[in-house]
Amino acid sequence: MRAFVFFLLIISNCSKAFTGVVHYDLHITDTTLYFNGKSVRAIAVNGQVPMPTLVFTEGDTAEISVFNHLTESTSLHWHGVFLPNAEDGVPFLTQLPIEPGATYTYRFPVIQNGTHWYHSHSGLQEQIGMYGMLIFNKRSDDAQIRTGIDDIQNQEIILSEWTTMHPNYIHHLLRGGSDWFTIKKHAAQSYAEAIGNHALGVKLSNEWKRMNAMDVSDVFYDDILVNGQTSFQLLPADSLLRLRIANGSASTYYWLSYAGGKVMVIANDGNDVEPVEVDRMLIAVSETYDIIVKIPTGHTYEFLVMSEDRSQSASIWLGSGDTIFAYKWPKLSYFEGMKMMNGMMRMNGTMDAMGMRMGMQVMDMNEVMYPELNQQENVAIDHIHEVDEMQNTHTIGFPQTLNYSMLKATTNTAITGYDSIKTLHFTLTGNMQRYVWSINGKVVSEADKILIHKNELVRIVLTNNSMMRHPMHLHGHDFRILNGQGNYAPLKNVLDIMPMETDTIEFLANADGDWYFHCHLLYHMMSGMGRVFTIEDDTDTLRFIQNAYSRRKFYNEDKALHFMADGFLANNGSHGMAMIQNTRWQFSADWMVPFNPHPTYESEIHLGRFIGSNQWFMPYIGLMYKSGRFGHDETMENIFGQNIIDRDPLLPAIGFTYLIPFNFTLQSDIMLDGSLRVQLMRDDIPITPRLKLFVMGNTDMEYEVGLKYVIKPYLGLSVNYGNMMGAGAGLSFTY
Ligand SMILES: [Cu+2]
Repeated sequence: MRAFVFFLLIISNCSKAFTGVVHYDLHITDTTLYFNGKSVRAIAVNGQVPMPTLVFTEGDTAEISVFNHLTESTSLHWHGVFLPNAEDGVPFLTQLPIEPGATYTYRFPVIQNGTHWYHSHSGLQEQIGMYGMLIFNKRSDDAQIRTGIDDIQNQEIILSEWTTMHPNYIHHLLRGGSDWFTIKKHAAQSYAEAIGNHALGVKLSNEWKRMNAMDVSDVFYDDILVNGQTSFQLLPADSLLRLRIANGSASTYYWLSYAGGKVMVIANDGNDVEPVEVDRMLIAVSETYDIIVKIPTGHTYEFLVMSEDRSQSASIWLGSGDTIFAYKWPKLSYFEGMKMMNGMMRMNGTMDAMGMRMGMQVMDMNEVMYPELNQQENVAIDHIHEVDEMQNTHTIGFPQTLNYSMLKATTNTAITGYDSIKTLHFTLTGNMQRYVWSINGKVVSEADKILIHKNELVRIVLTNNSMMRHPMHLHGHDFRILNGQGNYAPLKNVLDIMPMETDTIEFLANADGDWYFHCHLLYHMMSGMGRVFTIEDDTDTLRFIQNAYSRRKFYNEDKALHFMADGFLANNGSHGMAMIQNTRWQFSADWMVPFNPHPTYESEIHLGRFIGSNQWFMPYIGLMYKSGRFGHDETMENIFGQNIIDRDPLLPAIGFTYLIPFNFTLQSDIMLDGSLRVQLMRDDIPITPRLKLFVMGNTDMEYEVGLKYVIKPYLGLSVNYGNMMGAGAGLSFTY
């Protein structure tokens, strides 16, 4: 490493002598984009989506002036770039946001080379167009130039997803626990589908363990884009082409595969690796890969970009002539995945690796869901053999899939000369129902910043105890991933960690400042899955750009309040609930307004706090209101003959809700008058993907059952029957 640092010093010294300032102006404006006949708001930079590709050469000084013509503030983060902390582009952490109408200039020396990208770090702007490629070329006299690799024709490719849904609404649906995206993706895993797949036992045991439908991604998108288009053709001059690929998506991983045979991986996250040939590879959100593809003459070969959930794809067509299509990925076998998760999920909501040591993507837990790897119908492999025969090459066995253990640096990356070692243990945690994502059970605003001495070797042991992969990104530094390659461990700035995996990364803390370490799934980051590392020469730190106001604004991202409401309006009355909540707190009000001659109006207000990393338990204080019940001496008998218990109109109460097996909510209240009420409820039992069963019963002898058919994320048809409102049919609505 000393040699490496020395080498960097030479470069940075030389650069002053050799090169100058390379300047770009970026004008950020609101725009409207049209896809599939639908128009939607987007953010354009210099009139284009994605943002323009910025190219520098190692040794240059980058100078980028940002003109904010939006009506909201913005920022730009230079992903994977070593730079002074003040240029890192995280609003309220390293700079103040660039306000509407303002201009801001980023300036930093380019001291590395490779394929990088840049994006907004403000709100959800990255989802709607603020992503672009950032290329640092090697200098032609660079000793690192690999002849025959670095002089191949280049093509930059930035991957992104497209949706006609407003990103705030996506965020809202996720926070509200909506299953709209699983319906759109055919990933609902309903009881009817479970029976059809002979997996009823699996489904039951899944729900017993309080798991919802499992999926590999959170959001359904309308389109996948390559350089802002759903497909495009390239006619390269040579038979070899280097693709510099960045995944600029907010929440989608992609499978990359090529009809023309294997691809050769030569760099990852801007760092050269020893070339390795694979049949297919997954690119995590915010990763970059450089790969080389062969383009034999006479045909057009499809380079296929398939979303990990296999719901959408985009294609790049290489060459000219008859088209040779890439293998079409079959739909995921969700029930197989569910079965596997089931085997590992403990009743306490943690997962058990069943004695396996997993890491570095070597054992892909999701493989059980890939029908193409099933020995009986091995279409993918047949297809690869066909291509091989055509090209007179040979493949034996399964298609070779890239994993991190195959990445080997081209230079010794061992870290030496550090002063001390700091080891951090991060367990990645989350609550799918409430969409709260955290590290060690805490979101960014609940955890203190982590103080690191300058020149400390920081080793982070990450364990993913959630059911999703997370692309963990470190700002301002590359880390080594300890993947079994010894001194040649690859350098990366994004670690994709699969469920159940434990991975170790390490880096030398050599740059002053507040550096963000976070999940790069945009909606996970917004919910607080990250930490701030403060690297200082001494411990007398303030930072967070030096004041309490900035710190509060930075923390506000995961402290945001989310409002949601759910209810129905039918011919027999209205029933529903509205709530406002954040990471821990929930304030809710529900109502029942029957339309009958002797109505009983009911309402409950709760203020509660979710406890524990699973957030299954919420104690609360509340107020119960009941009125208009049958005068004073009337009683009504329900169909079972019990009396409905009557009580004072307005009563304070304390109680709790607890998510019990089968995802029922158990609610228990003690009213001020000493009476006790226990209630069981579940409103989303998935009979079919769109048909949900509602059941509720309590010790006040109230009960209700209903069915809801989901039409839109905000609208459904419902029928209900209960002893408070009778039978009815109407519309249900969700906000
Ligand atoms: Cu995440």
